[in-house]
Amino acid sequence: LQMSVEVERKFFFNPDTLKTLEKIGAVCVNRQHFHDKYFDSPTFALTLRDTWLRQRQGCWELKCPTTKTAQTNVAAELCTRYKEITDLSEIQRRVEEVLHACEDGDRGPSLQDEESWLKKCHLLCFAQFATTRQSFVLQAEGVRVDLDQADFGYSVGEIEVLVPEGGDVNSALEKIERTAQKLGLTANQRVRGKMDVFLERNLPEHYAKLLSYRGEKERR
Ligand code: V4E
Repeated sequence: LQMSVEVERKFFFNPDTLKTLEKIGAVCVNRQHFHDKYFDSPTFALTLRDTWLRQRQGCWELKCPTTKTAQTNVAAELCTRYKEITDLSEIQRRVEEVLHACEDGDRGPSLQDEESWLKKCHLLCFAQFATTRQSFVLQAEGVRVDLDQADFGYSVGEIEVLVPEGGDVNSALEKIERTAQKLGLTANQRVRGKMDVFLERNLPEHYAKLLSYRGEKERR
C-alpha cells in the first residue's frame, strides 16, 4: 500500500518568490489546474476528527492525523504532518472506522462501488474549489515547493517533504526549515491552508466547530 506522511509548512508568497526559487536552484516541474471535492457526514464526523476525504480530479485521497513524535524545535510547530492514503479500499476501511456509522450490512474485502459507498456512509460533498499550482523541486534536499492560487481568491505556498511510512520525520522537518530560511521566511507565523479560508468564508458554522475542537485538543 502506498502510504506516506506529508510534512508541510505553508507560507505566503509574492512575485519575488519566483526569483528566489530560481536563485536557490529550485526547478519548476509543472504547472497544473485541479479541482478538489471534499466529503464528510452531515455531522462532520470526519473533519472534526481532522480526517480529510477528498477527490482530486476523480482520484480519492485521505489525510489522517499521525501519532505525533516529539517536536524538535519551535520551527517544527509551523509544520503539519498527515498520513496520506490513496488506495481506495484502504480509504474506505479507514473512513468506516472513523464513522462507525456504516453498519448496514457487512462489507466484503473487495472494493465497494464509489457511489453506493458514499450513500451508505452518508457522505456528502461539503466543499469544492479549483487550484492553479506551480510546483518546484529542490533536488538536493528532496523538497517540493508548491505555489497555489485557489479560485476563491486565496493564495498560499507550501514547502513539503513526503516521508515513507516509518521514515525520518525529523530530517524532513530540518529540510523544510532550511528551505524556509533560503526562501527568506523569517516571520514565524502560522499560515492557513486553502480549506481553512474556504470554510471560514463559506461555511462559518462548520469552521467554528472545527476551531473549538482544535482548541479542546490543544488544551488537553
Ligand atoms: C489536512 C487538512 C486539509 C486537507 C488539505 O490539506 P492541504 O495540504 O492543506 O491541501 P492541499 O490542497 O495543499 O493538498 P496537497 O496537494 O498538498 O495534498 S484541509 C485542513 N486540514 C487540516 C489543516 C489544519 N488543521 N491546519 C493547517 C495549517 N493546515 C491544514
